[in-house]
Amino acid sequence: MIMENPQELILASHALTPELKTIATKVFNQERISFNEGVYLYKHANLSYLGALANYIREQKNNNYVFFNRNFHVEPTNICVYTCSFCAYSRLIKQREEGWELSIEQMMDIIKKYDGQEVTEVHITGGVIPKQDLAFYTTLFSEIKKHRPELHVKALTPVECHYIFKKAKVTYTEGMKLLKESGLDSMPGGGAEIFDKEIRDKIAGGKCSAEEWLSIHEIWHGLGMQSNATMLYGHIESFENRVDHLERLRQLQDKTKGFNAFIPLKFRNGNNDMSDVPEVSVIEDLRNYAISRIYLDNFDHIKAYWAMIGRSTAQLSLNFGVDDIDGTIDDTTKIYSMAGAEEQTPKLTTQQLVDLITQVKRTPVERDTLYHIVKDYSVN
Ligand code: V47
Ligand code: SF4
Repeated sequence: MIMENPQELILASHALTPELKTIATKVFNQERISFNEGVYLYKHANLSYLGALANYIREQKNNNYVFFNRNFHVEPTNICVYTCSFCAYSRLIKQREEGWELSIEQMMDIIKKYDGQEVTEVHITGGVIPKQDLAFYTTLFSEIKKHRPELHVKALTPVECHYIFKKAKVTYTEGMKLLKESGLDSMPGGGAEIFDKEIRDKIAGGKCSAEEWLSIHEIWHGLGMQSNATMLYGHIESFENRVDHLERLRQLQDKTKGFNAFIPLKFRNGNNDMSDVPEVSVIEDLRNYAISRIYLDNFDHIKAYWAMIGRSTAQLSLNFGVDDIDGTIDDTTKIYSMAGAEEQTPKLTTQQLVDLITQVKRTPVERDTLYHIVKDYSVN
C-alpha cells in the first residue's frame, strides 16, 4: 500500500489507540479538540505523534516562518509584597537592601542607552510595591513615549495592574484606559501561573485570582489592545489543571481575539521555596508545547522563551508547534537566571537568532511586538 501524504501515514500507525486516531482526524479536519481529549493527549500521546500534529498546525498557520524581535527588559524592582513560592527573584520589603528599586530617572537612563539602536520593544515588569503606583507607571510610560515614540511599551501584568488600581481606587476599566492614554501599547503574558484555584493559592497565594487575570485582559482587549498569555507548568499541577488553563484562555480568545501568543513557562526550581519539586524533562517540555499548539486552535503563535528554556530546547521546540523564540533580550532580565536556568546571561544578537532558526531549516523573520514583519530573511 502506498501512502499519499503524511496525514495518512500518521492515521495508519498501528500504535494509535482509537482515541488518538479520532484526535488526529479532528486536527486534520481543522476541528477543535475537547477538554477530555486534551487530558488524553497529556496522558497517552507519544512525542512523535504530538510533534506531527503540532507541526501540521504550525505550518498551516505560519508556513516556514519563525519569529523573533529586538527587545530589552526593564525590571523596575524585585521587591514584592507577594511571596509566590516558585519565585527566586523577589525579596520582601523588609529585605529591600538585597534587591533593587529603580526610579523613573534610572529607568529612563536604561531606555536612553538604546538610543540609536534598532530595538523595537521594551518589556517592563517586576515586583509589586506601594511606591510604584499607578501615577508612577503613567509618568514612566509618558516619559518613554516623549523620548522615543516608536518604541513599543509592553508592560505590566494583571498582578501589577490589580494592585495599583486597587490602591488608586479606580476600576479596572478606568485604570486600563489611563495606562493606554499614557503610552502602554500591549501587555505581556505573565502572572497567569496556573488558573486552578487550589494550586494557585498554594504557589501564588494573595495575588490576583484567575478570574481577575482574565478580566483585566478582557478589558484591555475591549479597548482594542493586544496581549500575551502564559502558563507556568511542571510543578505541582495535574494534567487536568493544565487543560483547564488552556481551556479558559481558549474561551477568552474566542470572545476577544486579543491574544497574540501563548508562552508555556517551564517551572525552574533554583533558589526558591519549591526547590524540592523536581523539574520536568525536556521530553515533557516538548509534549507540552505540542499539546498547547493543538489545543489553542485560535492562537496564531506559540512562543518558546529561549531565556527560560535554553537555546537548544528552543530550537527543538520548533518541531513541536512553536513558531516564535522571543528576542535579543540583551541580558536585561533576571527572572530565570536567578531560578537556575541554563542561560545565565541571556543575550543574543539578531545574527545569532537567525543562525538558531536557519540551523533547523526554518525561515527567520524579525517581527515587531504585534507580529508585523520587520524583516523576512528569505527575501534579499
Ligand atoms: O509570571 C517566575 C514566571 C513570569 C519562575 O509576554 C517562573 O512576551 C518558571 O511572563 N520558573 C514572568 N517561571 C515572565 C513572563 C514573560 C516572559 C517572556 C515573555 C513574555 C511575553 C512574558 O515568569 C511570571 C512567572 O510565571 N516565573 N519565576 C520560575 N522559577
Ligand atoms: Fe512578586 Fe511576581 Fe515574584 Fe510573585 S512572581 S513574588 S508577584 S515578583
